[in-house]
Order: sequence, then structure tokens, then C-alpha cells
Amino acid sequence: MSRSPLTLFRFAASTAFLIGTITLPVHADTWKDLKDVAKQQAAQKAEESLNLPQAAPAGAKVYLISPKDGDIVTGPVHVVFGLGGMGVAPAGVNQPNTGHHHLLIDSPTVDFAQPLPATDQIKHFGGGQTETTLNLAPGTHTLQLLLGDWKHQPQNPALMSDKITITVKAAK
Ligand SMILES: [Cu+2]
Repeated sequence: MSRSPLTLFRFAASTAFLIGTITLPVHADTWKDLKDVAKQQAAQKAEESLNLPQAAPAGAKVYLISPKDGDIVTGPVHVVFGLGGMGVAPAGVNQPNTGHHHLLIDSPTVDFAQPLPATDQIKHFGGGQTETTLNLAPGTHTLQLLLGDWKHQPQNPALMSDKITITVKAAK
């Protein structure tokens, strides 16, 4: 089997790269940094054009700090969001291992393969907020947090809190 011009080119290119790395050890770190930046930029471009979710780091966790499941409260309801193993960043800021909160009210249907729409039941906190106050009608409601990446898409794997049920009493 004869070598195609492309194979020869690849061989020449990798050899040149090796020689460059070996003969210029001072620049080894710079090379690695440049490669890492290029890799990250390429990954972000692919995410953007293909609507790919950003990867969630292992051990990341989203949870509701307040209210608690089963709470009976008088409105307005103060809701506090918790996030562990990742950082909160505003929407539009493309940084690995960050995201912003979304609050799902009364169990809306969610398409995890798309950026989340903004509706009465899917509230975005794209400013990086970690708490909010809700005016909920008296009665029983469910609340659940869902983290989204810089383009409002759930991470892979999706990071959701437990779904809690609260009862809102009518204000006197
Ligand atoms: Cu969002």
C-alpha cells in the first residue's frame, strides 16, 4: 500500500511538531497553554453551532435551600437556590463548570435538548441570582431547580434539584 500525500503531510507535520517541542523545551508550557485554549475555543464553537449542552462536572449538585418540601407558607414565597461543585455565572458567559438557575413551577414539560424557553412556569435567573420572591396563588405548588449553561440549555448530565411541594396559604 502506498502512502497518500495526506498521510505524508500528516507525518511531516507531526514530526515537525515533535522536533519543535524537543528543540524548544523552554516553550513547552506555552505550547500546552495555546493548545488548551484552542481546544476550549473549538469545543465552545461546536457547542454553540450544534446546541450541545455544556458538560457538568462529576459531583455537581443543585438544591433548594428554602422553602423545604411540605412547608406551609404565606405568600409572597422567598425561594433560595443552592449549587455545589460548580459556580454561578450570568447567562451569555461561556465558562466551563458554571451555569445559572432556572426555577420550574408546577412541573412544566422540559426539552433537555434545547435552550429553555422563558415562561410563567420556567423562570430564568440569567443575572446569576441565587434567590427570588414568588407571588403564587393560594394552594399547592411544586418547585424544582434546573441549572442551565450560558445559552440556557440544561447541562449534560442535567442538574436538577429534588422537586418539592409547598402549600401557600391565602394572606389575611
Ligand atoms: Cu436561562
